[in-house]
Amino acid sequence: MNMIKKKMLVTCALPYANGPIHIGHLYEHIQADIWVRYNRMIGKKVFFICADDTHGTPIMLKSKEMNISPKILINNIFKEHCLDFLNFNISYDNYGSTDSKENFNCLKKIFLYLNKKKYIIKKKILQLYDLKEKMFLPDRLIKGNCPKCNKKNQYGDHCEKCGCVYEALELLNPKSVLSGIKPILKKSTHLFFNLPLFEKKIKNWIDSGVLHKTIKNKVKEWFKKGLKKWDISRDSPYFGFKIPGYKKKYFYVWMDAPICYISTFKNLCKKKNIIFDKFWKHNKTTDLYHFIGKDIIYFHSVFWPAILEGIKFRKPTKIFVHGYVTLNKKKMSKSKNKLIKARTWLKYFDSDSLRYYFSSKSSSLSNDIEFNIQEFIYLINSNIVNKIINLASRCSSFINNNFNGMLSKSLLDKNLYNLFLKKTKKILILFQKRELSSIVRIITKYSDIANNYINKKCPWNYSKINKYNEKIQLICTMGINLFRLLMIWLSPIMPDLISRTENFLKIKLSLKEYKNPLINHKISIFNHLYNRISISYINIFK
Ligand code: NOT
Ligand code: ZN
Repeated sequence: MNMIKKKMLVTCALPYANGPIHIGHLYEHIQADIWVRYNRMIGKKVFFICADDTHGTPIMLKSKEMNISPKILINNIFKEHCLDFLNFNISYDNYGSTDSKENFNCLKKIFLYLNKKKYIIKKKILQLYDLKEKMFLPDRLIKGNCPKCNKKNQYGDHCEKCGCVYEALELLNPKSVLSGIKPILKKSTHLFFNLPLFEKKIKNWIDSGVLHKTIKNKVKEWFKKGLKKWDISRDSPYFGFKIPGYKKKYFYVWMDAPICYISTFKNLCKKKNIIFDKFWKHNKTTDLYHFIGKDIIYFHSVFWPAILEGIKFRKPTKIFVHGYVTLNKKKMSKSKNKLIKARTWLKYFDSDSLRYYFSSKSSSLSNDIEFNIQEFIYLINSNIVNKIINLASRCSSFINNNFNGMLSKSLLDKNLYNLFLKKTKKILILFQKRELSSIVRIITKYSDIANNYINKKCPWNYSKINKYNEKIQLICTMGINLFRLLMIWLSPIMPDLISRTENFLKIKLSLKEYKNPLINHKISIFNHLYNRISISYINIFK
Protein backbone atom coordinates (compact mmCIF):
# COMPACT_ATOMS: atom_id res chain seq x y z
CA MET A 1 0.00 0.00 0.00
CA ASN A 2 1.18 3.49 -0.78
CA MET A 3 1.23 4.97 2.69
CA ILE A 4 1.98 8.64 2.29
CA LYS A 5 4.29 9.81 5.03
CA LYS A 6 3.62 13.50 4.66
CA LYS A 7 2.06 15.63 7.36
CA MET A 8 -1.45 16.58 6.49
CA LEU A 9 -4.05 19.27 6.93
CA VAL A 10 -7.68 18.17 6.65
CA THR A 11 -10.71 20.44 6.51
CA CYS A 12 -14.49 20.15 6.40
CA ALA A 13 -16.70 22.74 4.70
CA LEU A 14 -17.63 25.55 7.05
CA PRO A 15 -21.22 25.26 8.28
CA TYR A 16 -23.32 28.41 8.00
CA ALA A 17 -23.93 30.16 11.29
CA ASN A 18 -27.64 30.59 10.68
CA GLY A 19 -28.93 27.26 11.91
CA PRO A 20 -28.22 24.15 13.95
CA ILE A 21 -25.96 21.26 12.99
CA HIS A 22 -28.09 18.43 11.65
CA ILE A 23 -27.23 14.91 10.61
CA GLY A 24 -26.82 16.05 6.99
CA HIS A 25 -23.82 18.13 8.15
CA LEU A 26 -22.64 15.31 10.36
CA TYR A 27 -22.35 12.95 7.42
CA GLU A 28 -19.40 15.03 6.22
CA HIS A 29 -17.80 15.73 9.58
CA ILE A 30 -18.05 12.07 10.60
CA GLN A 31 -16.57 10.83 7.31
CA ALA A 32 -13.68 13.25 7.68
CA ASP A 33 -13.15 12.47 11.35
CA ILE A 34 -12.98 8.74 10.66
CA TRP A 35 -10.39 9.33 7.97
CA VAL A 36 -8.42 11.60 10.29
CA ARG A 37 -8.55 9.06 13.14
CA TYR A 38 -7.41 6.34 10.76
CA ASN A 39 -4.46 8.46 9.64
CA ARG A 40 -3.52 9.24 13.22
CA MET A 41 -3.81 5.54 14.02
CA ILE A 42 -1.23 4.65 11.37
CA GLY A 43 1.09 7.24 12.88
CA LYS A 44 0.63 10.24 10.65
CA LYS A 45 0.69 13.79 11.90
CA VAL A 46 -2.70 15.24 11.05
CA PHE A 47 -4.15 18.68 11.67
CA PHE A 48 -7.91 18.78 11.38
CA ILE A 49 -9.73 22.10 11.27
CA CYS A 50 -13.04 23.73 10.51
CA ALA A 51 -14.85 27.00 11.28
CA ASP A 52 -18.25 28.67 11.19
CA ASP A 53 -19.23 30.51 8.03
CA THR A 54 -20.73 33.67 9.46
CA HIS A 55 -21.26 36.24 6.72
CA GLY A 56 -23.79 36.92 3.99
CA THR A 57 -27.36 38.00 3.42
CA PRO A 58 -29.18 34.99 4.98
CA ILE A 59 -27.40 35.57 8.30
CA MET A 60 -28.10 39.29 8.16
CA LEU A 61 -31.80 38.64 7.51
CA LYS A 62 -32.05 35.93 10.13
CA SER A 63 -30.65 38.20 12.84
CA LYS A 64 -33.04 40.95 11.77
CA GLU A 65 -35.93 38.53 12.05
CA MET A 66 -34.77 37.52 15.54
CA ASN A 67 -34.26 41.14 16.50
CA ILE A 68 -30.66 40.65 17.57
CA SER A 69 -27.41 41.82 16.05
CA PRO A 70 -25.70 39.46 13.60
CA LYS A 71 -22.70 39.33 15.95
CA ILE A 72 -24.85 37.99 18.77
CA LEU A 73 -26.47 35.48 16.44
CA ILE A 74 -23.15 34.11 15.20
CA ASN A 75 -21.64 34.01 18.68
CA ASN A 76 -24.55 31.95 20.01
CA ILE A 77 -24.45 29.61 17.05
CA PHE A 78 -20.68 29.25 17.34
CA LYS A 79 -21.04 27.83 20.85
CA GLU A 80 -23.78 25.44 19.73
CA HIS A 81 -21.81 24.19 16.74
CA CYS A 82 -18.66 23.60 18.80
CA LEU A 83 -20.58 21.62 21.38
CA ASP A 84 -22.35 19.54 18.74
CA PHE A 85 -19.08 18.57 17.08
CA LEU A 86 -17.53 17.76 20.42
CA ASN A 87 -20.50 15.54 21.31
CA PHE A 88 -20.07 13.61 18.08
CA ASN A 89 -16.35 13.18 18.76
CA ILE A 90 -15.26 15.18 15.74
CA SER A 91 -11.64 15.63 16.71
CA TYR A 92 -10.88 19.14 15.49
CA ASP A 93 -7.55 20.64 16.46
CA ASN A 94 -9.00 24.08 15.91
CA TYR A 95 -12.42 25.50 15.14
CA GLY A 96 -12.51 29.08 13.90
CA SER A 97 -14.90 31.67 12.59
CA THR A 98 -14.91 33.62 9.34
CA ASP A 99 -15.75 36.70 11.41
CA SER A 100 -12.43 36.61 13.27
CA LYS A 101 -9.71 39.22 13.20
CA GLU A 102 -7.23 36.66 11.85
CA ASN A 103 -9.54 35.91 8.98
CA PHE A 104 -9.92 39.57 8.14
CA ASN A 105 -6.16 40.05 8.21
CA CYS A 106 -5.59 37.11 5.85
CA LEU A 107 -8.37 38.26 3.55
CA LYS A 108 -7.02 41.81 3.42
CA LYS A 109 -3.50 40.64 2.63
CA ILE A 110 -4.75 38.29 -0.07
CA PHE A 111 -7.01 40.89 -1.61
CA LEU A 112 -4.32 43.55 -1.71
CA TYR A 113 -1.90 41.12 -3.30
CA LEU A 114 -4.40 40.03 -5.96
CA ASN A 115 -5.18 43.66 -6.61
CA LYS A 116 -1.51 44.57 -6.97
CA LYS A 117 -1.13 41.74 -9.46
CA LYS A 118 -4.07 43.20 -11.41
CA TYR A 119 -6.18 40.09 -10.97
CA ILE A 120 -9.05 42.24 -9.69
CA ILE A 121 -11.11 44.20 -12.17
CA LYS A 122 -13.67 46.93 -11.53
CA LYS A 123 -16.88 46.91 -13.55
CA LYS A 124 -20.24 48.67 -13.41
CA ILE A 125 -23.15 46.28 -13.53
CA LEU A 126 -26.94 46.40 -13.47
CA GLN A 127 -28.70 44.55 -10.69
CA LEU A 128 -32.17 44.17 -9.25
CA TYR A 129 -32.79 46.55 -6.36
CA ASP A 130 -35.61 46.55 -3.79
CA LEU A 131 -36.66 50.16 -3.23
CA LYS A 132 -38.62 49.35 -0.10
CA GLU A 133 -35.91 47.32 1.64
CA LYS A 134 -33.22 49.60 0.16
CA MET A 135 -31.01 46.76 -0.92
CA PHE A 136 -29.74 44.87 -3.92
CA LEU A 137 -31.31 41.44 -4.11
CA PRO A 138 -29.25 38.25 -4.23
CA ASP A 139 -30.57 35.47 -6.50
CA ARG A 140 -32.28 33.67 -3.66
CA LEU A 141 -34.35 36.73 -2.82
CA ILE A 142 -35.86 37.21 -6.25
CA LYS A 143 -38.63 35.11 -7.67
CA GLY A 144 -40.27 35.24 -11.04
CA ASN A 145 -41.20 33.25 -14.11
CA CYS A 146 -38.57 31.09 -15.77
CA PRO A 147 -37.39 32.85 -18.96
CA LYS A 148 -37.38 29.53 -20.78
CA CYS A 149 -40.47 27.56 -19.71
CA ASN A 150 -42.40 30.35 -17.97
CA LYS A 151 -42.82 28.31 -14.76
CA LYS A 152 -43.90 30.62 -11.93
CA ASN A 153 -42.09 31.20 -8.64
CA GLN A 154 -38.53 30.41 -9.67
CA TYR A 155 -35.41 31.79 -7.98
CA GLY A 156 -33.02 34.21 -9.65
CA ASP A 157 -30.43 31.65 -10.68
CA HIS A 158 -32.07 28.52 -12.07
CA CYS A 159 -35.43 26.92 -12.82
CA GLU A 160 -36.45 23.94 -10.73
CA LYS A 161 -38.81 22.73 -13.42
CA CYS A 162 -36.76 22.79 -16.61
CA GLY A 163 -33.34 23.03 -14.95
CA CYS A 164 -32.05 25.89 -17.04
CA VAL A 165 -29.58 28.35 -15.56
CA TYR A 166 -29.95 32.09 -16.11
CA GLU A 167 -29.15 35.53 -14.72
CA ALA A 168 -31.59 37.11 -12.28
CA LEU A 169 -32.13 39.94 -14.76
CA GLU A 170 -33.65 37.50 -17.23
CA LEU A 171 -36.48 36.40 -14.91
CA LEU A 172 -39.92 37.40 -16.21
CA ASN A 173 -42.14 39.32 -13.85
CA PRO A 174 -39.56 39.44 -11.04
CA LYS A 175 -40.65 40.12 -7.44
CA SER A 176 -38.64 40.70 -4.30
CA VAL A 177 -39.06 37.84 -1.83
CA LEU A 178 -38.59 40.35 1.00
CA SER A 179 -41.12 43.05 0.15
CA GLY A 180 -43.12 41.46 -2.65
CA ILE A 181 -42.65 44.51 -4.86
CA LYS A 182 -41.16 44.59 -8.33
CA PRO A 183 -37.44 45.40 -8.10
CA ILE A 184 -35.95 48.17 -10.20
CA LEU A 185 -32.70 48.00 -12.14
CA LYS A 186 -29.86 49.85 -10.54
CA LYS A 187 -26.21 50.32 -11.48
CA SER A 188 -23.37 49.63 -9.12
CA THR A 189 -19.62 49.17 -9.32
CA HIS A 190 -18.42 45.68 -8.49
CA LEU A 191 -15.06 44.02 -8.11
CA PHE A 192 -14.34 40.90 -10.13
CA PHE A 193 -11.63 38.31 -9.76
CA ASN A 194 -10.22 37.58 -13.19
CA LEU A 195 -10.87 33.86 -13.15
CA PRO A 196 -10.35 33.20 -16.90
CA LEU A 197 -6.64 34.08 -16.47
CA PHE A 198 -6.23 30.89 -14.45
CA GLU A 199 -8.24 28.59 -16.67
CA LYS A 200 -5.33 26.60 -18.05
CA LYS A 201 -3.53 26.13 -14.75
CA ILE A 202 -6.65 24.99 -12.94
CA LYS A 203 -7.55 22.64 -15.76
CA ASN A 204 -4.13 20.99 -15.53
CA TRP A 205 -4.45 20.72 -11.80
CA ILE A 206 -7.83 19.02 -12.17
CA ASP A 207 -6.30 16.62 -14.67
CA SER A 208 -3.67 15.66 -12.12
CA GLY A 209 -6.22 13.52 -10.28
CA VAL A 210 -7.38 15.63 -7.35
CA LEU A 211 -11.03 14.62 -7.79
CA HIS A 212 -12.85 11.34 -8.19
CA LYS A 213 -13.33 10.44 -11.88
CA THR A 214 -17.06 11.08 -11.90
CA ILE A 215 -16.68 14.48 -10.29
CA LYS A 216 -13.77 15.38 -12.54
CA ASN A 217 -15.90 14.78 -15.62
CA LYS A 218 -18.55 17.12 -14.31
CA VAL A 219 -16.01 19.83 -13.58
CA LYS A 220 -14.53 19.46 -17.06
CA GLU A 221 -17.98 20.27 -18.46
CA TRP A 222 -17.82 23.66 -16.74
CA PHE A 223 -14.49 24.34 -18.36
CA LYS A 224 -15.95 23.58 -21.77
CA LYS A 225 -18.37 26.45 -21.28
CA GLY A 226 -15.48 28.72 -20.30
CA LEU A 227 -14.92 30.50 -17.01
CA LYS A 228 -16.35 33.90 -16.22
CA LYS A 229 -14.96 36.70 -14.10
CA TRP A 230 -16.15 36.20 -10.56
CA ASP A 231 -17.94 38.97 -8.65
CA ILE A 232 -16.36 39.10 -5.17
CA SER A 233 -18.10 42.24 -3.90
CA ARG A 234 -21.51 43.04 -2.44
CA ASP A 235 -23.23 46.33 -1.72
CA SER A 236 -24.38 47.59 1.64
CA PRO A 237 -26.40 46.51 3.60
CA TYR A 238 -24.45 43.31 4.01
CA PHE A 239 -23.04 41.43 6.98
CA GLY A 240 -19.40 40.81 6.22
CA PHE A 241 -16.00 42.43 5.90
CA LYS A 242 -15.62 45.80 4.22
CA ILE A 243 -13.36 45.96 1.19
CA PRO A 244 -10.34 48.15 1.94
CA GLY A 245 -10.51 51.41 0.02
CA TYR A 246 -14.29 51.32 -0.55
CA LYS A 247 -16.93 52.90 1.60
CA LYS A 248 -19.96 50.75 1.17
CA LYS A 249 -18.61 47.59 -0.41
CA TYR A 250 -18.26 44.26 1.27
CA PHE A 251 -16.51 41.04 0.36
CA TYR A 252 -18.89 38.36 -0.88
CA VAL A 253 -19.20 35.58 1.73
CA TRP A 254 -17.65 33.04 -0.64
CA MET A 255 -14.48 35.15 -0.77
CA ASP A 256 -13.79 35.15 2.95
CA ALA A 257 -15.07 31.61 3.68
CA PRO A 258 -12.30 29.56 2.02
CA ILE A 259 -9.68 31.97 3.30
CA CYS A 260 -10.83 30.87 6.75
CA TYR A 261 -9.17 27.50 6.04
CA ILE A 262 -5.93 29.46 6.00
CA SER A 263 -6.64 31.74 8.95
CA THR A 264 -7.95 28.96 11.21
CA PHE A 265 -4.79 27.01 10.53
CA LYS A 266 -2.64 30.09 11.08
CA ASN A 267 -4.25 30.49 14.48
CA LEU A 268 -3.42 26.87 15.27
CA CYS A 269 0.19 27.42 14.19
CA LYS A 270 0.48 30.17 16.76
CA LYS A 271 -0.88 27.95 19.52
CA LYS A 272 1.15 24.88 18.60
CA ASN A 273 4.32 26.23 17.04
CA ILE A 274 3.66 24.76 13.61
CA ILE A 275 5.44 26.16 10.56
CA PHE A 276 2.67 27.75 8.51
CA ASP A 277 4.59 28.01 5.24
CA LYS A 278 5.19 24.28 5.11
CA PHE A 279 1.45 23.74 4.78
CA TRP A 280 0.33 26.60 2.57
CA LYS A 281 3.32 27.80 0.60
CA HIS A 282 5.03 24.57 -0.32
CA ASN A 283 3.54 21.19 -1.04
CA LYS A 284 6.63 19.04 -0.79
CA THR A 285 6.27 17.76 2.75
CA THR A 286 2.60 18.27 3.46
CA ASP A 287 -0.78 17.39 2.01
CA LEU A 288 -4.02 19.36 2.03
CA TYR A 289 -7.40 17.63 1.89
CA HIS A 290 -10.86 19.18 1.74
CA PHE A 291 -14.05 17.24 2.52
CA ILE A 292 -17.07 18.90 0.89
CA GLY A 293 -20.63 18.25 -0.27
CA LYS A 294 -21.47 17.97 -3.93
CA ASP A 295 -23.25 21.35 -3.93
CA ILE A 296 -20.04 23.32 -3.47
CA ILE A 297 -17.73 21.62 -5.95
CA TYR A 298 -17.44 24.70 -8.15
CA PHE A 299 -16.18 26.87 -5.32
CA HIS A 300 -13.55 24.35 -4.28
CA SER A 301 -12.38 23.10 -7.62
CA VAL A 302 -12.42 26.34 -9.59
CA PHE A 303 -12.53 29.58 -7.56
CA TRP A 304 -10.52 28.43 -4.59
CA PRO A 305 -7.54 26.90 -6.42
CA ALA A 306 -7.50 29.95 -8.72
CA ILE A 307 -7.21 32.25 -5.72
CA LEU A 308 -4.47 30.02 -4.31
CA GLU A 309 -2.69 30.09 -7.66
CA GLY A 310 -3.04 33.88 -7.71
CA ILE A 311 -1.32 34.30 -4.36
CA LYS A 312 1.26 31.59 -5.13
CA PHE A 313 0.03 29.25 -2.43
CA ARG A 314 -0.14 25.48 -2.83
CA LYS A 315 -3.36 23.88 -4.13
CA PRO A 316 -5.28 21.04 -2.43
CA THR A 317 -3.88 17.52 -2.73
CA LYS A 318 -7.35 16.03 -3.00
CA ILE A 319 -10.95 17.08 -2.67
CA PHE A 320 -13.30 14.43 -1.31
CA VAL A 321 -16.91 14.95 -2.33
CA HIS A 322 -19.89 13.31 -0.63
CA GLY A 323 -23.59 13.21 -1.53
CA TYR A 324 -26.58 14.33 0.52
CA VAL A 325 -28.35 12.59 3.35
CA THR A 326 -31.95 12.22 2.25
CA LEU A 327 -35.13 11.67 4.26
CA ASN A 328 -37.92 10.19 2.20
CA LYS A 329 -35.62 10.68 -0.80
CA LYS A 330 -35.42 14.45 -0.29
CA LYS A 331 -32.30 16.34 0.75
CA MET A 332 -32.23 17.09 4.43
CA SER A 333 -32.04 20.85 4.50
CA LYS A 334 -33.42 23.61 6.61
CA SER A 335 -35.93 25.10 4.27
CA LYS A 336 -37.66 22.35 2.40
CA ASN A 337 -37.56 19.17 4.42
CA LYS A 338 -37.60 17.96 7.98
CA LEU A 339 -34.21 17.69 9.54
CA ILE A 340 -32.79 15.72 12.41
CA LYS A 341 -30.70 18.02 14.54
CA ALA A 342 -27.50 16.76 16.16
CA ARG A 343 -29.03 17.58 19.54
CA THR A 344 -32.26 15.79 18.86
CA TRP A 345 -30.30 12.71 17.86
CA LEU A 346 -28.47 12.66 21.18
CA LYS A 347 -31.73 12.71 23.13
CA TYR A 348 -32.40 9.21 21.87
CA PHE A 349 -29.15 7.65 20.69
CA ASP A 350 -25.41 7.98 21.15
CA SER A 351 -23.00 9.48 18.65
CA ASP A 352 -21.20 6.20 17.90
CA SER A 353 -24.40 4.71 16.53
CA LEU A 354 -24.73 7.45 13.91
CA ARG A 355 -21.04 7.18 13.08
CA TYR A 356 -21.48 3.45 12.54
CA TYR A 357 -24.67 3.82 10.54
CA PHE A 358 -23.16 6.44 8.23
CA SER A 359 -20.07 4.25 7.78
CA SER A 360 -22.27 1.36 6.70
CA LYS A 361 -23.53 3.56 3.85
CA SER A 362 -20.48 5.55 2.92
CA SER A 363 -17.88 5.05 0.19
CA SER A 364 -15.54 7.12 -1.94
CA LEU A 365 -18.42 7.85 -4.34
CA SER A 366 -20.66 10.87 -3.93
CA ASN A 367 -24.05 9.25 -4.13
CA ASP A 368 -26.85 10.31 -1.79
CA ILE A 369 -27.69 8.11 1.17
CA GLU A 370 -31.19 7.65 2.54
CA PHE A 371 -31.65 7.80 6.30
CA ASN A 372 -33.91 4.97 7.39
CA ILE A 373 -34.52 4.55 11.09
CA GLN A 374 -35.67 0.96 10.83
CA GLU A 375 -32.50 0.02 9.04
CA PHE A 376 -30.47 2.01 11.57
CA ILE A 377 -31.96 0.17 14.57
CA TYR A 378 -31.59 -3.17 12.85
CA LEU A 379 -27.91 -2.58 12.01
CA ILE A 380 -26.93 -1.50 15.51
CA ASN A 381 -28.79 -4.32 17.24
CA SER A 382 -27.80 -7.03 14.84
CA ASN A 383 -24.21 -6.12 13.96
CA ILE A 384 -22.94 -4.39 17.06
CA VAL A 385 -24.98 -5.79 19.95
CA ASN A 386 -25.83 -9.32 18.83
CA LYS A 387 -22.55 -10.05 17.13
CA ILE A 388 -19.60 -8.08 18.43
CA ILE A 389 -20.69 -7.22 21.97
CA ASN A 390 -22.17 -10.65 22.47
CA LEU A 391 -18.84 -12.24 21.57
CA ALA A 392 -17.12 -10.27 24.33
CA SER A 393 -19.94 -10.82 26.78
CA ARG A 394 -20.10 -14.58 26.58
CA CYS A 395 -16.35 -15.18 26.47
CA SER A 396 -15.61 -12.80 29.32
CA SER A 397 -18.25 -14.31 31.57
CA PHE A 398 -16.30 -17.60 31.62
CA ILE A 399 -12.98 -15.81 32.00
CA ASN A 400 -14.28 -13.67 34.84
CA ASN A 401 -16.34 -16.30 36.67
CA ASN A 402 -14.09 -19.31 36.30
CA PHE A 403 -10.60 -17.89 35.91
CA ASN A 404 -10.63 -14.72 37.96
CA GLY A 405 -10.36 -12.60 34.81
CA MET A 406 -7.11 -14.21 33.63
CA LEU A 407 -6.65 -15.01 29.95
CA SER A 408 -4.85 -18.24 29.04
CA LYS A 409 -1.08 -18.42 28.68
CA SER A 410 -1.17 -19.40 25.01
CA LEU A 411 -3.33 -18.95 21.95
CA LEU A 412 -5.44 -21.95 20.99
CA ASP A 413 -5.88 -21.34 17.29
CA LYS A 414 -3.04 -19.41 15.70
CA ASN A 415 -4.38 -20.01 12.18
CA LEU A 416 -7.64 -18.28 12.87
CA TYR A 417 -5.84 -15.44 14.63
CA ASN A 418 -3.54 -15.05 11.62
CA LEU A 419 -6.52 -14.97 9.29
CA PHE A 420 -7.79 -11.94 11.23
CA LEU A 421 -4.34 -10.37 11.26
CA LYS A 422 -4.11 -10.70 7.52
CA LYS A 423 -7.47 -8.98 7.13
CA THR A 424 -6.19 -6.02 9.14
CA LYS A 425 -4.01 -4.99 6.19
CA LYS A 426 -7.02 -5.02 3.90
CA ILE A 427 -9.04 -2.98 6.39
CA LEU A 428 -6.32 -0.32 6.53
CA ILE A 429 -6.26 -0.05 2.76
CA LEU A 430 -10.02 0.41 2.76
CA PHE A 431 -9.80 3.17 5.37
CA GLN A 432 -7.19 4.90 3.24
CA LYS A 433 -9.57 4.73 0.28
CA ARG A 434 -12.53 5.81 2.45
CA GLU A 435 -14.47 2.69 1.52
CA LEU A 436 -16.24 2.56 4.87
CA SER A 437 -19.20 0.42 3.87
CA SER A 438 -16.81 -2.32 2.75
CA ILE A 439 -15.10 -2.16 6.14
CA VAL A 440 -18.41 -2.53 7.94
CA ARG A 441 -19.24 -5.52 5.76
CA ILE A 442 -15.93 -7.22 6.56
CA ILE A 443 -16.27 -6.54 10.29
CA THR A 444 -19.73 -8.10 10.27
CA LYS A 445 -18.51 -11.13 8.37
CA TYR A 446 -15.57 -11.62 10.71
CA SER A 447 -17.69 -11.22 13.82
CA ASP A 448 -19.80 -14.07 12.42
CA ILE A 449 -16.65 -16.13 11.93
CA ALA A 450 -15.59 -15.47 15.53
CA ASN A 451 -19.00 -16.30 16.98
CA ASN A 452 -19.26 -19.46 14.90
CA TYR A 453 -15.89 -20.53 16.23
CA ILE A 454 -17.14 -20.21 19.83
CA ASN A 455 -20.38 -22.01 18.92
CA LYS A 456 -18.42 -24.86 17.44
CA LYS A 457 -16.04 -25.15 20.40
CA CYS A 458 -18.91 -25.06 22.93
CA PRO A 459 -17.01 -23.96 26.08
CA TRP A 460 -20.27 -24.37 28.06
CA ASN A 461 -20.11 -28.13 27.57
CA TYR A 462 -16.77 -28.36 29.37
CA SER A 463 -18.01 -26.06 32.07
CA LYS A 464 -20.85 -28.42 32.96
CA ILE A 465 -18.31 -31.06 34.01
CA ASN A 466 -15.46 -28.99 35.37
CA LYS A 467 -15.73 -25.23 35.44
CA TYR A 468 -11.95 -24.84 35.74
CA ASN A 469 -11.10 -26.94 32.68
CA GLU A 470 -8.27 -25.15 30.88
CA LYS A 471 -9.96 -25.74 27.53
CA ILE A 472 -12.66 -23.23 28.47
CA GLN A 473 -10.05 -20.58 29.22
CA LEU A 474 -8.28 -21.28 25.93
CA ILE A 475 -11.44 -21.05 23.82
CA CYS A 476 -12.64 -17.88 25.50
CA THR A 477 -9.21 -16.26 25.32
CA MET A 478 -9.35 -16.92 21.59
CA GLY A 479 -12.77 -15.22 21.45
CA ILE A 480 -11.52 -12.20 23.40
CA ASN A 481 -8.53 -11.89 21.07
CA LEU A 482 -10.71 -11.91 17.98
CA PHE A 483 -12.99 -9.37 19.66
CA ARG A 484 -9.96 -7.19 20.29
CA LEU A 485 -8.97 -7.19 16.61
CA LEU A 486 -12.54 -6.39 15.54
CA MET A 487 -12.44 -3.45 17.94
CA ILE A 488 -9.15 -2.19 16.50
CA TRP A 489 -10.80 -2.26 13.08
CA LEU A 490 -13.74 -0.30 14.46
CA SER A 491 -11.70 2.22 16.38
CA PRO A 492 -11.79 5.17 13.95
CA ILE A 493 -15.56 4.64 13.64
CA MET A 494 -16.80 4.22 17.25
CA PRO A 495 -14.47 6.10 19.62
CA ASP A 496 -16.72 5.95 22.70
CA LEU A 497 -17.24 2.21 22.46
CA ILE A 498 -13.50 1.87 22.00
CA SER A 499 -12.66 3.70 25.20
CA ARG A 500 -15.14 1.52 27.16
CA THR A 501 -13.54 -1.53 25.55
CA GLU A 502 -10.08 -0.34 26.57
CA ASN A 503 -11.25 -0.18 30.18
CA PHE A 504 -12.74 -3.63 29.89
CA LEU A 505 -9.66 -5.22 28.28
CA LYS A 506 -7.25 -3.07 30.29
CA ILE A 507 -5.14 -2.26 27.23
CA LYS A 508 -4.90 0.49 24.64
CA LEU A 509 -6.34 -0.52 21.30
CA SER A 510 -3.76 0.53 18.76
CA LEU A 511 -1.83 -0.76 15.81
CA LYS A 512 1.35 -0.84 17.85
CA GLU A 513 1.16 -4.33 19.29
CA TYR A 514 -1.89 -5.73 17.63
CA LYS A 515 0.06 -8.65 16.16
CA ASN A 516 0.92 -9.97 19.60
CA PRO A 517 -2.06 -11.79 21.06
CA LEU A 518 -3.43 -10.79 24.45
CA ILE A 519 -2.45 -13.70 26.72
CA ASN A 520 -1.61 -14.20 30.37
CA HIS A 521 -3.38 -10.91 31.01
CA LYS A 522 -6.12 -9.96 33.41
CA ILE A 523 -9.22 -8.28 32.06
CA SER A 524 -11.97 -6.38 33.91
CA ILE A 525 -15.49 -7.43 34.69
CA PHE A 526 -17.70 -7.10 31.60
CA ASN A 527 -19.98 -4.14 32.05
CA HIS A 528 -22.52 -3.70 29.27
CA LEU A 529 -20.45 -2.10 26.53
CA TYR A 530 -23.34 -1.20 24.30
CA ASN A 531 -27.10 -0.95 24.77
CA ARG A 532 -29.63 -2.52 22.47
CA ILE A 533 -31.91 0.05 20.81
CA SER A 534 -35.59 -0.40 21.50
CA ILE A 535 -37.70 -0.88 18.40
CA SER A 536 -40.20 1.53 19.96
CA TYR A 537 -37.97 4.36 18.67
CA ILE A 538 -39.05 3.61 15.17
CA ASN A 539 -41.51 6.52 15.03
CA ILE A 540 -39.58 9.28 16.76
CA PHE A 541 -38.60 11.28 13.70
CA LYS A 542 -42.00 11.09 12.05
N1 NOT B 1 -20.88 27.53 4.28
C1 NOT B 1 -20.71 26.88 3.03
C2 NOT B 1 -21.79 25.82 2.85
O1 NOT B 1 -22.10 25.50 1.72
C3 NOT B 1 -19.38 26.20 2.92
C4 NOT B 1 -18.23 27.13 2.97
C5 NOT B 1 -16.96 26.37 2.84
C6 NOT B 1 -15.78 27.26 2.85
O2 NOT B 1 -22.30 25.34 3.83
N2 NOT B 1 -15.24 27.32 1.70
N3 NOT B 1 -14.78 27.34 0.68
N4 NOT B 1 -14.35 27.34 -0.37
ZN1 ZN C 1 -37.95 26.63 -16.59
